[in-house]
Amino acid sequence: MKGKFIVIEGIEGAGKSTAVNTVKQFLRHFKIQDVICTREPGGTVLSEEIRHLIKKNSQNKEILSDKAELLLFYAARVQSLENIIKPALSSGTWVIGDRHDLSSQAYQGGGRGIKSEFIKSLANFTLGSSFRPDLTLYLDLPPELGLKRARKRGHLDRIEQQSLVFFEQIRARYLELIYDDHRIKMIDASKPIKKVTADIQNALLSLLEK
Ligand code: T5A
Repeated sequence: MKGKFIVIEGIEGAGKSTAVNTVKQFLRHFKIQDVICTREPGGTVLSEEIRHLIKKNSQNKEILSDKAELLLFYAARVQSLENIIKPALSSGTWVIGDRHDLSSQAYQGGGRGIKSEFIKSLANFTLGSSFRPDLTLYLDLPPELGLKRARKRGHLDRIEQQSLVFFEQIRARYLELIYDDHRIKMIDASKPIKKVTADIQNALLSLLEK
């Protein structure tokens, strides 16, 4: 039996970490015990190092170029995919991913303005054209609200320090990308946690019923 890959997406502060726990508890309730959680960028030793590189504020005035940033995200992703995600799925383990490929399409495509054809060809090369999550939960939230939640943590990383316009472009691209993809379910993340949790559970029920 193959496991299923469930991915949580959304801008900063959308509630992805909270949603990962909701999914985990839901699966446990339905006796699906063989579950692992991954995050992108991250997951393997190398991918975590890349995560650190991407998120840190530059100490030496060297600016990370948009193209280098994109390639780093894909380097981290392919390491995690080949070493953790694909082997887990083939052995029947379910994988809950805190972000995956849609993040690059929204952040580097919508936010940085890198052409979507280029990102798609990179995705096909690194991930394989047929690899897709079974379900993506996109937590939709106005960026002002998401950044307000993220700021409560205090420290803002290199990406979180970008302008509001940058995050508005990302949200707009997410909304374009999910428009006609039935494997992505949009959840209104501006609602209270209880309602968000119930909406996530409903989306998961439809996956289990398939
Ligand atoms: N990135 C990533 C790219 O640019 N391209 C890529 O390809 C990839 C993979 C990763 C960064 O890299 C970028 C995106 C990011 O900038 P990250 O830490 O993995 O960074 O992701 P963040 O989005 O920065 O993670 P956050 O922790 O900010 O957001 P979460 O996980 O969505 O938010 P969460 O669950 O921690 O919640 C934040 C706060 O809000 C509260 C929570 O209790 C918490 O305090 N909250 C709510 N409050 C009210 N109502 C609700 N419904 C709430 N839900 C949560």
